[in-house]
Amino acid sequence: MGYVKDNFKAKADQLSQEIKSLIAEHGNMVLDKVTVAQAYQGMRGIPGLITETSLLDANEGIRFRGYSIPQLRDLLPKAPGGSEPLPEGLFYLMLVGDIPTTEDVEHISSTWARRSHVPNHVFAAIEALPVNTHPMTQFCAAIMALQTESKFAKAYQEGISKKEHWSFVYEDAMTLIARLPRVAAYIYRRKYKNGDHIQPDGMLDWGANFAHMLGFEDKGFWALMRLYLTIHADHEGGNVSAHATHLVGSALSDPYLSFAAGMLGLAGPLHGLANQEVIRWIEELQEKLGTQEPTKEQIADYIKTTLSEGKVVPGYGHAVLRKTDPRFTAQMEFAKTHCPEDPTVKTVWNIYEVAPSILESTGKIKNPWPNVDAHSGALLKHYGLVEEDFYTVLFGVSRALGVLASLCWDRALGFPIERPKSMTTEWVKNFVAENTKMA
Ligand code: HAX
Repeated sequence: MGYVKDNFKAKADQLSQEIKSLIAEHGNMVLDKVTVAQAYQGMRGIPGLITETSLLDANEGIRFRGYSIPQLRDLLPKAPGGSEPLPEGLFYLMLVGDIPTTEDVEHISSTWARRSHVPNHVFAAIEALPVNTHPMTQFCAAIMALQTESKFAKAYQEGISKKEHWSFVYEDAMTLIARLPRVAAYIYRRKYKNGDHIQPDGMLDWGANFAHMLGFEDKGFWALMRLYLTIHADHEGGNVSAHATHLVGSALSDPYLSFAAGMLGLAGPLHGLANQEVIRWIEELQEKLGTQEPTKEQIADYIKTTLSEGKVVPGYGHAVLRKTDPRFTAQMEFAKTHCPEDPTVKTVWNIYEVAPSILESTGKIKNPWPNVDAHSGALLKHYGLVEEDFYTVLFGVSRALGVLASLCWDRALGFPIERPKSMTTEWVKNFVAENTKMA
C-alpha cells in the first residue's frame, strides 16, 4: 500500500470511531426541521449529507478542509517556477485532511503518471460515436468504457468483505483520475484537431500534462490549467455532480459508474454546462453588436432582453452562495495579472459591474452575483481554447478530484445505501390539514 493510502486509512479509522460515538451519544439530536417548501423546491438547506472534503458558506464561499481559495493559492505546493497550486495537492488535502508537502504532491503526480495508460477499447468506444457528438456525451461514454478496469467491481464479484471496500474504491479512484486527462484530450483532438493526437509527457505534472495533450505549450495556459483544475474540484456534497456520484456510489456501484453519474449531471446547463453557455451568451452579444467590447449600457439592455425572454443569465446565481463566488474572484485575479486587456475578459468584468443590480431588481433571484462559470470561458478563450462546448469536460476532469476523494471517504466510513423519504402531494396535503387542525 502506498503511504498516501496509509495516511488516508489512518485518518478514516479515527473519524470512523468518532462518528460511531457521535451516533451512539447524539443520534437522536434533531439537526433541522424540513419545511413543505424545502420538500418541493430542491431540498435547499436541508442538512442531510455528510461530505468531508469541503464546506460551503453562503457568504464566504468554499473552504477545502477549512482552507479558503486565497489561502490554498498560497499554501499548496506549486510546480517549479509555477505560480498556481498543483491540483494534486488539493486532492491530497481533500483526501487526507492535511496540507501536503512537495514530496506528497510529487508522489501523487508520479502515481497518476504511472497509471495514465488508457486501454485501446476506450478510444474505440469514443470513435464509435459521431465526431459531432457533444464532448460531454463522449466523455461520459468513455468513462463507462473505462469501467472494464474497475478493481472494485471485480473484487466485489469475487466476494470481498465490506471492510475492504474502501481499498478497492481508492485504487479505482486513483486510476480513474490518472486516466481522465488522456481521455479528455483525446476527445478534444478528435473533435477539433482532425484526430491529430498528442502523446502524454510522463515528466509533467497532471495539469501541465493535460494542457500539453490538448496541444497547449504556453506556460501561462499551464498555470491557468493548474488553477482551473484546483478551483473546480469540489463544492461540498449537495451539488448535482457530487450528490449524484455519492448517491450512485451508495448502491456500491463502482467508482467508474458513480463518477459517470456525476458527469451526466454536470452536463446540465444549470450546473457545469453553464461555462459553455456563458461564453456563447457573450459571443452572441458581441456578434449582434459587431464589437468585442460592448458598453455597459449595451450589456444592461442585453441582460434585460435575456430575462424578458424567460431565459437565465448564465454564470449568475447559485443555490447556496449569496455573494460573489471566490472561484470567480480567483480567476479575475489571474486575469488581472495575465490578460487584463483581453476584450472578452473586460466584457466579463463589465457584466459583473452591471448584472447584479439588474438581477436583484427582479425581486426573485436569490443570488445576483457571479458563480465560477461566469469567468472561466473568457480565460480559456484568451489562450486559444475557443471550442466552448469542450469547457464542461475540463470542469469534469477537475470535479473528479473532489467527488472521488469523497467516494473514498464514503466507503471508508461505511456509509449505507442512500434512501431519503419521498411523499405524494396528497400526503403533504393531509399532513398540512392534520397539523393545521392541531394548531
Ligand atoms: N438568470 C435568470 N433567472 C435566474 C437566475 C439567473 N442567473 N438565477 C436564478 N434565477 C431565477 C430562477 O430560475 C427562479 O425562477 P422561477 O421562480 O421563475 O423558477 C428564481 O430566480 C429563483 O431562483 P433561485 O432560488 O435564486 O436559484 P436556484 O437555487 O433555484 O437556482 C441556479 C440556482 C444556479 C440554477 C440559478 O441561479 C441559475 O439558473 N443560474 C444560471 C445558470 C448557472 O450559472 N448555473 C451554474 C451554477 C453554478 C454551478 O453549479 N456551476 O457548475
